[in-house]
Amino acid sequence: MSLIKIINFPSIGDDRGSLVAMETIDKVPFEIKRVYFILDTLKNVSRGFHAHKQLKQIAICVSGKCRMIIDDGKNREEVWLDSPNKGLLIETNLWREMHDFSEDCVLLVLASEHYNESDYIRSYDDFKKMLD
Ligand code: T46
Repeated sequence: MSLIKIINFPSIGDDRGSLVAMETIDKVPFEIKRVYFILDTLKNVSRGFHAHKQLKQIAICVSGKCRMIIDDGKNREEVWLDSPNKGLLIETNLWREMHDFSEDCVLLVLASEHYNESDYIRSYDDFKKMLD
């Protein structure tokens, strides 16, 4: 089974432009407790390099693009987030990395939990140990 779980958020377009809705009842499989976005990422900077114990998230590049890597400790897969209609569902206990941010990238993240540093596993060795 693929580690890359894409959720498609259709555009509701009309002659004024596009609107994309993300609603719990339909496309988002958790209650959204937090929203954040990452922007102005400097050239050649990568982010992430951690896993979460409880947190589930959906990441969407609402502008520009970036390359996401998802790793379950055994397999490693990558996907380009390059459309405001394309959400990546990141379940618990998955290592994630974000690379190759375009200059105009705005990465929006919908999160199932409030911010909690103790939910992060920031060492790959600890991540692997936790899975054993
Ligand atoms: C993730 C990927 C996709 C807060 O204070 N509140 C928040 O809601 C967040 C997300 C972060 N922070 C603080 C924690 C750090 O001191 O902001 C600083 C930067 O966070 P971090 O280094 O974890 O950022 P990324 O880009 O490596 O990871 C973020 C999320 O933290 C993470 O949950 O899955 O984006």
